[in-house]
Amino acid sequence: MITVLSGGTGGLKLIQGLVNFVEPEEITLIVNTADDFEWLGLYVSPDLDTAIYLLAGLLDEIKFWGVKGDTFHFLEMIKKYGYEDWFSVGDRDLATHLHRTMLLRKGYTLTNVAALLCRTFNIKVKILPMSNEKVTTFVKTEKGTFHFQEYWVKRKGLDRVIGVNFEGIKQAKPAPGVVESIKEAAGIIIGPSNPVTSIAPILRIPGIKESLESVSTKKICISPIVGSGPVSGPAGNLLNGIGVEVSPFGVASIYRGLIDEIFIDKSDETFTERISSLGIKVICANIILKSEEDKTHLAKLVLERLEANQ
Ligand code: FO1
Repeated sequence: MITVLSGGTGGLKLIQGLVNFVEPEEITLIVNTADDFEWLGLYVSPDLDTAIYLLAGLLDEIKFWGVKGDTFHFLEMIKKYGYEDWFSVGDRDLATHLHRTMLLRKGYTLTNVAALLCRTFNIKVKILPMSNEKVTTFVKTEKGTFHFQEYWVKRKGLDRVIGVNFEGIKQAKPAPGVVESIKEAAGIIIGPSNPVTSIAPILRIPGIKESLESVSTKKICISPIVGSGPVSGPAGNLLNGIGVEVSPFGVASIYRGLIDEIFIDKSDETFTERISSLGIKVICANIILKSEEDKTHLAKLVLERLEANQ
């Protein structure tokens, strides 16, 4: 079994490649839920939904969130009543949020809801939320402290970041199956997801990083940074904000002691020596995942490295 830690973009693109080589039943995806938030009274879990829509073949892969071909009649109407419309929930997407919210109110957990959604769409990859407890990312900026979605979507990630806080993380527990999937994995992948707001919340849940450290299974990360910028999303500003160099070296330094190998872009070969000095083996490859071929090629290389003895 292969276990992948992921946020809502890079890690999921790698999964698209992995399913060409590994039976979906043999893949477990541990998903960040610290971006979750309440929107008009509904529980929205963006990264879980992106994973589910992707594997259901429903994802708008241009935006890499929401349902492809969705309409926005609900949003247009609710705006007339004076509600904010900065978070673009489409009509079909709305059904998922309503469904999840109703199930949570009945006492279901995020894990239960993810499993039900997977059953609905015949998804065989095991999709696990990182935790069933509420953990929320707040981004501290020069203009104030904002929920991650407010920082990124409403304010377009433009404010200078000073710090990041994961509210509720100390009390949170790994969701059922998370620690088991780490302990039983034949290989562990940290996807090319944002290390600050996608992977860090997963690792900081008491018990998850410790279980990763306790297994001798090979752990490989794919850098979400190429050169001095993120492949997508706010990773650059966020790394800067927590005082980490925005480079593949900066990413490697965050995972020092945790990972065995890191994939960096072939254009970043010059970082090899610095990263190697952290005790991390460097593999240079094309890590910009645009086409199906890119995803398939990288997935193949990562699987080869997971199987390699050194
Ligand atoms: N991202 C945006 O940039 N703008 C949006 O209006 C937006 C709406 C949205 C609705 C549902 C959903 O599941 C995700 C949505 N996202 C939107 C993506 C999301 O904000 C983030 O990209 C993830 O949380 C980061 O992984």
